[in-house]
Amino acid sequence: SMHKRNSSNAMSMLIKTRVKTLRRKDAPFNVHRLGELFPKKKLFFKTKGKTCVIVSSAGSLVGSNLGEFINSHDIVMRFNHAPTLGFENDVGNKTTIRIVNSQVVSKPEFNFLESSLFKNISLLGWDPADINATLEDWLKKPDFDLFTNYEKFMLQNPSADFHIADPRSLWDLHSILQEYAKVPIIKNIPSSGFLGIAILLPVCSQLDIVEYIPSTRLNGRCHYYSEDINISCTFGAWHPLATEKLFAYSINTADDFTVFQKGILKIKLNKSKNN
Ligand code: NCC
Repeated sequence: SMHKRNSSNAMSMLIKTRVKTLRRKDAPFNVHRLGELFPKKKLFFKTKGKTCVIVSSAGSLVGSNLGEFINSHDIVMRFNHAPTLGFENDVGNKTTIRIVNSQVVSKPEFNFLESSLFKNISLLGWDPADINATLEDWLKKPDFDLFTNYEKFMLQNPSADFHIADPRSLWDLHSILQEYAKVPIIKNIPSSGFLGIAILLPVCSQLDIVEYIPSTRLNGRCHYYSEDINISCTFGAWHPLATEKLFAYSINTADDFTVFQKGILKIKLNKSKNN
C-alpha cells in the first residue's frame, strides 16, 4: 500500500544516515588537546538488540503513570537537565544516556560540572554549527561554548562516556526531514529528540518513545518538570519539531490508542536490515 511504501522509505532513509560522533582520529581533533579526551570506544560499542525508550521532556508526561513502563527497558534516554527525582511515577528513575545541548553544558544555571544528573551515565553533547562550517570553524566559534566544560568534565571524570555529535550529521538529519516533508521546512537542525531516535536505531530491536507525539494529556506545559506554559515546545519554534514528529509517527507500529491515549510511539527494528 501507499502507506507502507512511504513508511519504509522514511525508515530506510533514517537508518542509512548514521549519525557520527567525533573520534580521536578526526581532524582537527587529532591534533587538539580535546581529541585526547574523547572516549576510546564508540558510543554503544557492540551494543545491539536492546529494548529502548526515549523519554521526551514534554509537559503531557504529567499524570502518565509511565514510570514503571519506562524503567522496564534496557536503555533509557533522557534529555538535558530533565529530572527524575520527584517525578518517578510518570517518568521512572533509570537513565542510561542523556543527550545534552551546548546551552546545558555551558550555562552556569545548569551546573553541568557539579550536578549528579550527568554522572555515571553516557552523555552525548551537541551544538549547532552553521550549515557550511568546517569542524575547524566550529571548534573556534561554536554557538554556545560546548568545549570548555567538555574539557573540564573529562579532566574531572576521565573515564566518562561523554561523546560529541558531529555537527554535519545533524545537518544530514535535517536533509532527511526536508526530503520527507516536501514543503520547505525551517533551516535549523532537528531537536535533541530526533537526534536520539537516529542514535538509538542501530542499537535497539524495539524503540518506544513517550510523549513525542503529544497524547490527549496535552496540557500546554513545555516540560513535565516546570509549570511554564509554552505550546511551541511541543510543536516547534526553532527546531523543525512538527516535521520530526510526523516522520516518527510515519514509522510507528503502535495503534492509535497506544499513541494518543497512552502517549507511546513504537518503532520495531528489523535487525538484519539494520546492521
Ligand atoms: O526542551 P528540551 O529541548 O530540553 O526537550 C527535550 C526533547 O523533548 C522533546 N519535547 C520537549 C518538550 C515538549 N513539550 N515536547 C517535546 O517533544 C523534544 O524532542 C526535545 O528535543 C533540545 O532539544 O535540546 C531542547 O532544549 C531546550 C533547552 O535548551 C534545554 O531544555 C535547556 O533549558 C530548548 N529550549 C530553549 O532553548 C529555550 C529547546 O528548543 C530544545
